[in-house]
Amino acid sequence: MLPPRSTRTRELLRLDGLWRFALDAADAPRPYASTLQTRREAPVPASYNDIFADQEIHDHVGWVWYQRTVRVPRGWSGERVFLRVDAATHEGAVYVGDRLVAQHVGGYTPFEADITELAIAGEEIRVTIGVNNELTNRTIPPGTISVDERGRRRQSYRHDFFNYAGLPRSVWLYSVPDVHVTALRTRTTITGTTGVVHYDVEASGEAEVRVRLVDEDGETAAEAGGASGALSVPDAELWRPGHGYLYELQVELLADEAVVDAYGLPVGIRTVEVRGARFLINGEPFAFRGFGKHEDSAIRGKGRDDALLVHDFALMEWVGANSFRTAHYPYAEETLEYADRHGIVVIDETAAVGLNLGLGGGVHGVAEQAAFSPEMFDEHTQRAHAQAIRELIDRDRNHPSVVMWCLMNEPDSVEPGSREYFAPLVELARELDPTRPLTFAGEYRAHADTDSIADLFDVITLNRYYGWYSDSADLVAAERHLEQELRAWTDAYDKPIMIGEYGADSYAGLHSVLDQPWSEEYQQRLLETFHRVFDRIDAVVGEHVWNFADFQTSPGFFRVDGNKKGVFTRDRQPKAAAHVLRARWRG
Ligand code: BDP
Repeated sequence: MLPPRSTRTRELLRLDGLWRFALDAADAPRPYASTLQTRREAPVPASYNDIFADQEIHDHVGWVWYQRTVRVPRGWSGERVFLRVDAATHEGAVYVGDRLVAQHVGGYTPFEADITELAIAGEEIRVTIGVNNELTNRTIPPGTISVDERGRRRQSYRHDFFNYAGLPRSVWLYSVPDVHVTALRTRTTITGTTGVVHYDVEASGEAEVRVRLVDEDGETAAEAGGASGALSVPDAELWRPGHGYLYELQVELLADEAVVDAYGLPVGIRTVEVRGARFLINGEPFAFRGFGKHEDSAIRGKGRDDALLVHDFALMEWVGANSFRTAHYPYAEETLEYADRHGIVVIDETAAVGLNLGLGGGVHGVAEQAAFSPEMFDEHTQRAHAQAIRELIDRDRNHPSVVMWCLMNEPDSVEPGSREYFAPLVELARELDPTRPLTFAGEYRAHADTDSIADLFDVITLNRYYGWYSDSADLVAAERHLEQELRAWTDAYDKPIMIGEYGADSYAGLHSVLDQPWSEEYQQRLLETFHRVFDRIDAVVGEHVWNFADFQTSPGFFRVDGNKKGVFTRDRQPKAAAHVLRARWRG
């Protein structure tokens, strides 16, 4: 699905701001049929959970309703009108007036509806969006709903980050001409110093296609005609880490020589390849330095925010990071566009976190039953997972910053059923995008000799917590065990090893000269311990610390106001560990 843009032939309105807001109530069966009976207003974009000082809203399980009116611009008469929701976590139902126009499951990818018949230019429409936050064994990520003794529905899940919900990204109303571009796929290759942009345009009707590649100075670098083809750029300026050079692919649809639709897409010319134990960008070995992140901040939850976006990237630059993983779901498209423009490398992950009964947000246990079974994760889960992969690749395939797909985080990859579950998903991802390497982030129980799916992937990503969840307070043992394990992987596979997560919680302000878990110094020393091992093992091509910043988790005794593995606090102040990283990555 193409990001909405304003062009010569298209206009758009961002419907951000305050919407009427209400929890679903049994005595209001059709909340969309009239003005929502509520005095509450909720901001869009934002998760709703922390906005109100209200436990019931914070803990709500089920539907909530957002509503506002919008006047369709007078000038849109004769155009097609679309309503697009960038994210509704985890299920959305969109009504215009009392008509259902779109439904979508999957909390981190966009969906839209053609509402032309209902959107009369110059008139007001009532837009109501129902959002449901329920997670079950048939959703990605999975979860379980139970009913407590007071009859309240409770949601539990197998990941530690809080299940923020609502409309965390923008809602758009936009116009397109009757015949318009509906899809645009690009991939780039490099031969010598010539960059080639291969493109593929789909349109809603018959039209001639003309494309032009324009450089950052506005000069035409190449031109072509036809719905698919290749544009060659001699002496191309490449997109590379730290240098987000972008051309613009300008697509025009013509009928009788006249332009009927125009759309522009930023394109970075670069290649990605795995060769032996190396990860190559433009043929050069690349070493990932950075973080697993979250979309998370106080009050807004997962709500998108430009100030936070720019600030997080500024801190990543300050600390010397060149990359991050979108743990544990696809991030807002604005984040990827920013990464494209600034040359930051992204590992793009689906929301498949928690397909594992032996793990719960880092707490280890032995699974009592098989994860991949009709009672747990079955073909319905797998279908939802396949859809999550399709929507991720469809949305993000044109971003040069995205160099690898991460199909899931810490699944059970040990039990025999896992191969049967994951192999078809790997095949699907390869079919959809043969140009990018694939990985998954593996958990601690899956070692070189117990994992049953690593061979299906290009890069071995390991999340490792030696010195924290095991060998706690014993960094000598942690160093030995980490090295033993990594050597076992390099003996078994000639593939790059990416450390997808490593780190320790630390409570900002807690200090100790001893190896005291939760102190800022222990977090520093644990990172240094890992770094010594990485530097001894050639196949380690990357280090992503868990986490960029402290983040909110599901309530419980196990975390004190959230996960504190941040190198920055939740309000983005550096802990001591940030200086260790800055010295290593910038020094
Ligand atoms: C890993 C998970 C991550 C958790 C982390 C932790 O991938 O989502 O936040 O552990 O426990 O298992 O801090």
